Amino acid sequence: MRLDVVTIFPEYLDPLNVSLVGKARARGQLGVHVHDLRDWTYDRHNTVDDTPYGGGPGMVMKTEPWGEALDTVLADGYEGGAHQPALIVPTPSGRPFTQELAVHLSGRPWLIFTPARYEGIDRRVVDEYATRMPVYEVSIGDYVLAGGEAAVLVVTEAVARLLPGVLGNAESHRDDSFAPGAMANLLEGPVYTKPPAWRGREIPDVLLSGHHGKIARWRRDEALRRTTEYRPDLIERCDPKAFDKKDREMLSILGWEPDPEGEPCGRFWRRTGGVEQ
Ligand code: JBH
Repeated sequence: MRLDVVTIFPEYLDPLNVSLVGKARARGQLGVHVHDLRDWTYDRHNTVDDTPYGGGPGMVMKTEPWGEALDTVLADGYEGGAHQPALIVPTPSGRPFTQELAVHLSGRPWLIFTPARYEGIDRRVVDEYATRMPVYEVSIGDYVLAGGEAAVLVVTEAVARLLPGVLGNAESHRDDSFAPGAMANLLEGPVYTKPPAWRGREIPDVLLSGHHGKIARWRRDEALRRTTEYRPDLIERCDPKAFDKKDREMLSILGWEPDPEGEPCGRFWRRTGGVEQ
């Protein structure tokens, strides 16, 4: 896979040299090319932004530097043997970045990222390249960042670890929370390792029992407990067929009720008193 990133802060992408992405790169499984958008400016101040048409606060990134940068990156990539580019535009107004999208993108041979600062990029840039390649506008969550560079790091790590041979163990991401097709997408419960007692704290007895069935059941109950606390939406959206008899017992203890009136799909729901701390 080839990755290109065009940014006004190339140093911000230095983490792509370390850890999992850096190692995949060193092994030649990933080609990463970071470009400085200001290389395609020709005025004394290397201007990449201008005031928005229609007024309003902030600045908008100009068409010309992006157009020249992307034309060059595309030409160089094709010349280097890359093919089927896709443009990834990190933006708070994009579609949510999910594990499902990470899996999809990991199947593409060439990703070009355009992280923006200021109020975003002139719309015509995206519209222009959308005529030549698939464009994915993605948001990494409902919070405000100063720019898209951190989002590029998030997306590249999520995608790179899915490439064949990158994780080392092909089985490792099969039971990830959020892996598409998992029986139910639950958060993982707590994990423990040696020593068996630390500062007076012991580990749950069941984990030392050697009883694999009981251990699996305990883990599942803890996953249901944790998901109820932090991500009740994941349980609400679960197909009820994903829950066995023991799951249903635990869900009932946690305050969930099956098959509410007026809910024909038969999902679980729960009475709740608004924001809980
Ligand atoms: C900015 O503010 C952000 N929230 C979520 N995703 C983003 C992606 C790119 C830029 C954001």
